[in-house]
Amino acid sequence: GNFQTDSDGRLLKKFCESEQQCFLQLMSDTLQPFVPGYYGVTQRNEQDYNLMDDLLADFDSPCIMDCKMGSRTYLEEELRKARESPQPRRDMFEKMIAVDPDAPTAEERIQEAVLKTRYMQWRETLSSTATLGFRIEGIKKSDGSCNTNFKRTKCKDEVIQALEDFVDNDKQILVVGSSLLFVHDLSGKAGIWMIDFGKTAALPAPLTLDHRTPWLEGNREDGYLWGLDNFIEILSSMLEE
Ligand code: 4IP
Ligand code: MN
Repeated sequence: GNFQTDSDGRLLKKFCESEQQCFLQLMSDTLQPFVPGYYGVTQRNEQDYNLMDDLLADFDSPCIMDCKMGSRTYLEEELRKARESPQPRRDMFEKMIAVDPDAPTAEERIQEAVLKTRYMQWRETLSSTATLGFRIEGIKKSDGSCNTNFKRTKCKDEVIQALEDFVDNDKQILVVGSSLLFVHDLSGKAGIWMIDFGKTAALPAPLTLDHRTPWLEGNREDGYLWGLDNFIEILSSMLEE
């Protein structure tokens, strides 16, 4: 797989250069407390890995939730590539029809393949990414059971139901793209971290982002803070119930 753990509570994640660059910057950034500690690159069986804190190491039978943040889940760069040299993907066509046989267009059906950006956009509109700026990717409960069946979890009520299930309806532990990783266990210990920086890169000066303005191709916005605003609003509404 993509991950291994070592004996001193560290996680080895398959090497990705953009993620390494991102970690190096984050270690001296104001966001540093909210990301796993980073310890450079290591090798196992000729494979390079980024070495980071295993966020689960201090938990006892944790419940884990991965939420992908932002209103866009692919790089603008990928749109440009898709136009210059389109590479229709059969695997993504298969993943698409497994969820919705009617999703592919007539042309995609003939090709039995879809472009990656098309697949990613379809995933965004099928889930809450497009409407709320984040989506639940997976939840693992303390008994070890996993649910990654959230591809169609789209409207607010469905999201709330999944979140209630994650916190076991316990309001005490209700805390608040890359993803946000939410972890809690029976002792009441809880934490949230920003993870997955494979598609995160510094914006060349003098460009700036507010992470809330809707994305239009070229403006580079990602809707991260818009999604976080919506997330916080949903969690607050759950506390009021
Ligand atoms: C996956 O689709 C995710 O979107 C991955 O994004 C993406 O990886 C995969 O693209 C794509 O197949 P499902 O979640 O629907 O299976 P992420 O890594 O952000 O979760 P990358 O990182 O490569 O865009 P491919 O090209 O790796 O298959
Ligand atoms: Mn990835």
